[in-house]
Amino acid sequence: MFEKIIALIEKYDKIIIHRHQKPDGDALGSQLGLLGIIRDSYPEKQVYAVGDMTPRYAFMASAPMDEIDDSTYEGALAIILDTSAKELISDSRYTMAEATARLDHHLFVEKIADEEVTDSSFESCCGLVAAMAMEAGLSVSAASAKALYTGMITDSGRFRYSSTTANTFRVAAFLIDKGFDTADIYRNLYSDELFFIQLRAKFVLRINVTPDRVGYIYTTKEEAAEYGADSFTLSRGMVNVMSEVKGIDSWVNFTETESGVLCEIRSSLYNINPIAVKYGGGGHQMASGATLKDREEAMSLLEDLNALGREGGRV
Ligand SMILES: [Mn+2]
Repeated sequence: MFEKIIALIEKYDKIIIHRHQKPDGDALGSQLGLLGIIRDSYPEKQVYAVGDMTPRYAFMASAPMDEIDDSTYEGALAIILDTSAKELISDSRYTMAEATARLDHHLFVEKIADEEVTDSSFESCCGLVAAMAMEAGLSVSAASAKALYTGMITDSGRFRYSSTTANTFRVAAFLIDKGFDTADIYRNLYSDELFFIQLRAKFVLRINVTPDRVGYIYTTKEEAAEYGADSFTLSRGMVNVMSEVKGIDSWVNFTETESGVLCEIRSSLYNINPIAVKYGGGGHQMASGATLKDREEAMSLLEDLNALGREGGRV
């Protein structure tokens, strides 16, 4: 399944690894895991990881992202991970590379790279990277395995989401065999600053529920400023205060920013992805996002979720 990407990795002596902006556990885990795997398997190659950083997941990285010159892209291979659309890639210089490859588990939006493996049956991009290492017999250190396992945990909601399959556990077992402390990962992921817990409490009190079993929270620019947290924390970090509420089947978190209304949509029953795509976004069947123009557009997206709730049609 991965022969063509492996052939590119073997061919190029310089490899630069990209992933999506505002990285989550899966984006960072797949990037750091693949970085380690290529370094350990091909010590003579120069390998770099580039992009912005999310404070919440900074614990995963033992060093800052690499700062590289444009000239580094000359004659290089750029690998893009965990990203479905060009505009979401952190550091657009991947286009300057001589060759490009992509590994992704999002629903297909567009072709980005010369060689691509996109497989939405995988719960995480980390799972895909690990499957590639398994297939090709690459060296996976305990540190690389830990990074990949972390992304599997975060993208599968601790192996709870419906995207979790038997293959998820086969790959997870392969990684755990490399020997690392799983408790250390959970400690970092699931204990929060008091500030964050209290912020979540404030969001819990602002949950609205429509008659069509859609939960939503709308945060204005003024409210966002008062919370004193970045927009990633307010949107992606808070959307799941509405999960696991009886009477809510789909939920959406709207956050006004300078560049539009961030919108994170989730569902425990329905495929909400087409709604995200309709508004220029994307993601997965039961977890997607989009950036909207204004409040009016946000309310029309909410109306689409209401309609989905009325029509039914579970995944
Ligand atoms: Mn992912």
